[in-house]
Amino acid sequence: MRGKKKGYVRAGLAAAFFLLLSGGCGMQFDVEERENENAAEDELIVVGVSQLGSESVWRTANTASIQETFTRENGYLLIFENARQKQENQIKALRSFISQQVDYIVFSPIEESGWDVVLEEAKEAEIPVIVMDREVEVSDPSLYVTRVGSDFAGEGENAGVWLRNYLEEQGRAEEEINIIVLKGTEGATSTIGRTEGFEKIARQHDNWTILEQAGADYTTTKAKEEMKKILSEHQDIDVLVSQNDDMTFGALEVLEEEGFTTGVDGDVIVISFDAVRSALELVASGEINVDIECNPEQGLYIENVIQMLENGATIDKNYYVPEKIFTQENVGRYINDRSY
Ligand code: GZL
Repeated sequence: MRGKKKGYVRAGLAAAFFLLLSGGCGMQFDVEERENENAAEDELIVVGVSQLGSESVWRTANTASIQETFTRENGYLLIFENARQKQENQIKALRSFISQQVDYIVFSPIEESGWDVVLEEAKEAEIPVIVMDREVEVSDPSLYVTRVGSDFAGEGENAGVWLRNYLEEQGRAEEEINIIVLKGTEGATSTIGRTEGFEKIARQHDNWTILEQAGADYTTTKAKEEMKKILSEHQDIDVLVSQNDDMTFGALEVLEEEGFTTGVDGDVIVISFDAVRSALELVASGEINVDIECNPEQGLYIENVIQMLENGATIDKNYYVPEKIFTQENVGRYINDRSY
């Protein structure tokens, strides 16, 4: 472990050396093994990761991607903290990483604002910060090295363009279209981007009406609550835009309970985001019309950035991860490769 940790490791070696002077050959083996272990330990890159929570299947996959990448075998010591959906827990985790003098800080900010002070402290401690998944809104962009994640506005626009094309194919381009949107966590980049991106396309269609945009925090439970409320006020719904699959699962359950059919040839066209396997199975069966992928497998991309930093390479301010759009026509080619 580099940085402050090196001091403790050296102290351990010194103690082992003195033990060697007083012991037999068995100690020699112990000291050598310990030296190798400490030497290997000494070279590990220490990465502190603050994950925002475990709210969705997507998030679980994102966490797995980090834990599978930053292993001792790969040369890393991972310190992983789950903030359980609270920004205050993330700030505490970042401060803990700073006091442990990790080599790098990686975090997925639950919301865009409120990070300036703690990121100033990381800069003061000369610890590079990599933002994962979502984005931060800071007064000084030098407070973080780069961000690795999705183009959320692009995802939202893709959803709008898909709907435009689908309605044209269905001969419904001029029809009055009523739309409901289930939004993710307030203030999260993914929510902001998907909302703005879809609205940009929707504004180009006078016959599209967004009846309601309800916040459901990316969870199935909240989506069920909100969908019930929406259906108590609106019965003439043509399209559901749900900003992640977990919320889609809840909405589909309520729509079915209320007698609506969904998806291909259904009453309600369903547009979802994330494209986790259990949702792709509903795309294949036709209950979801289209799933806009949000790629959670960001560990390797972040490791690549760290290796570039280790080698003094120039780093861009943002790296988008590759993503697809899944419909009944193409999902069969990809679903079996989906590990999450
Ligand atoms: C997107 C990520 C979102 C996912 C949700 O990168 O921030 O948060 O779409 C997750 O599933 O909760």
